[in-house]
Amino acid sequence: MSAISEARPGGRILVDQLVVHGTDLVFCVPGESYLAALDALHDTPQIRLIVGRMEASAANMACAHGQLTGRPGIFFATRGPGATQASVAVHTARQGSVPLIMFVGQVPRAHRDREAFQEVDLDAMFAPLAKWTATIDDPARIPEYVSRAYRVATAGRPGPVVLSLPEDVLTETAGVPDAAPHQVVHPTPSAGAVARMREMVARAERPLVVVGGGGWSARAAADTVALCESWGVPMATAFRCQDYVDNGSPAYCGTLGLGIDPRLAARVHESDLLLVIGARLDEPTTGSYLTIEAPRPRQPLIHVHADPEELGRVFEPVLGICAGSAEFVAAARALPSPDSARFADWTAAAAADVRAFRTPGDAVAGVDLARAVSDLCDALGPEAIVTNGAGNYTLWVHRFWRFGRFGAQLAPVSGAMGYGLPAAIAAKLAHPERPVVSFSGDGCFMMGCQELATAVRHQANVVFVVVDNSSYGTIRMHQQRRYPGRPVATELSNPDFVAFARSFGLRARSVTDAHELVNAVADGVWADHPSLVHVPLSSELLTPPRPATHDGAAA
Ligand SMILES: Cc1ncc(C[n+]2csc(CCOP(=O)(O)OP(=O)(O)O)c2C)c(N)n1
Repeated sequence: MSAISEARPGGRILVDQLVVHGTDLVFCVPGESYLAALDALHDTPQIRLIVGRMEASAANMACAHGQLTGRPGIFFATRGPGATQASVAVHTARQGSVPLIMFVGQVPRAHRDREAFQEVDLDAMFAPLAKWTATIDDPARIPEYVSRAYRVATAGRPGPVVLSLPEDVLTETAGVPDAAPHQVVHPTPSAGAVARMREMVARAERPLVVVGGGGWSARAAADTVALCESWGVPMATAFRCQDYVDNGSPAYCGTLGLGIDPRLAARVHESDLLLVIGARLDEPTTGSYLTIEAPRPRQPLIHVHADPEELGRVFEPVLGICAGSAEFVAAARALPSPDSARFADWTAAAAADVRAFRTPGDAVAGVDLARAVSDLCDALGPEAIVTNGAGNYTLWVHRFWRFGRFGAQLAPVSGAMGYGLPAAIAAKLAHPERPVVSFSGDGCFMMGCQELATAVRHQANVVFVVVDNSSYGTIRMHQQRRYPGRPVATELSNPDFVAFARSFGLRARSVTDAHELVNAVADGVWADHPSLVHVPLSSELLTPPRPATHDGAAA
């Protein structure tokens, strides 16, 4: 690394900036367009380089790393073919408010705009997906661009940045000093705004807190639980943010999003004040903008967000507060508690509902997934990291797993299939000391399964659970509802998953009941090799049973 200005090739300057900004893990699929950056990584032992087998999955690993650590995940891809494959992770990072920086090798400057070999106008292509995208045209400006990339990726609402690197910019030398390490700025709320929020809560009868969004932290999690317990208000999590608060808290009342407990949806309707901290209020969280009505919710909305552009973007807050979540909650905790007895029945009833919702019901034939997920959660404890992609199998995971700490769930807010498997590899690389379990449907699994080779190569000893109903079950469910008796394009022919996994060098087995599933996973998480557990599931069993609503109607 250089603090002075001796001439260095662009690739070296670039990699030195990654070190300056604290990056120690980089994901890539190599390409000839950025050989000079790869060559610099060859001489940079501070950075561990993980080579993936397909850009979508490898970029998903970088996204998961960003989601788990709060620091930008870093991914290198080659021009057109690599960048187009990787674009799904940019979208997932955008919807999930995850810091991600993708560096893309680009055609040399002299060939630009000729539709040269593999050329794509990357700035135009990523404009609607990324938070910021740019092409670096001068090696002397690499420190400036990279520094801005780290700042943009982590500031306000975190998100993805795409920087394109013309091949000759990486080989040309420049004498330029390194940038200073970036700092993340967290806005603090004004005292007046926090006091007004407290007043509104104190006057409410059925307040509800909803937490979510980017930039969350263990401190935000602990303070939110302490605040909601001392004020006596119920707290719910936004879609796929279930690990933002301790699900064992007496103030925890469940999670909004797909597969929501209908009794929780009813409570959102009944609430007379919404205090939303950090969440953007996306479509799944708001029940397609009906459980929380857009643009004007039926109840007053206090919206706290670190990015002022998110306040009033979709929903009209009565009180908008621009602040980091942790900063807001810390400020709120400094105020005297309102009369918590006022909300006691409301909060106790909401907490009782979630306890009932996550209790497995009557056993089902074959593998009882509800029982298995619930027992596995007990067996592995709060340190376990659980990942998934998209599909109906996630409904069991989200409903029956009880998260006890922040940084335990990696799931795509974007609903992208193929995320869970690479995300689990990234989690295990970041935390080899913690159990990591990836849940995939058979459809989801096949969108990332080539990375089993990456898990073996880098000793990411994950347990990959494949819930196999031989179909794209979610879509079949929608077909049954909208076009009954006319299933199409949803039946799947699968490989022998056990033999497939073994061919990569994993240990693998198929299970026939919940007990076997729990044991297989509990053994596998501590093994010195990755493993796969195949879970055959009837294709008739498309969702966990839905409970009745408060008035007894079937939901
Ligand atoms: C990348 C991507 N492609 C397509 C979809 C649409 N989609 C959502 S769920 C689903 C089926 C998932 O199948 P599987 O993983 O087997 O889980 P299941 O629903 O059967 O439990 C599909 C095709 C998507 N969300 N993401």
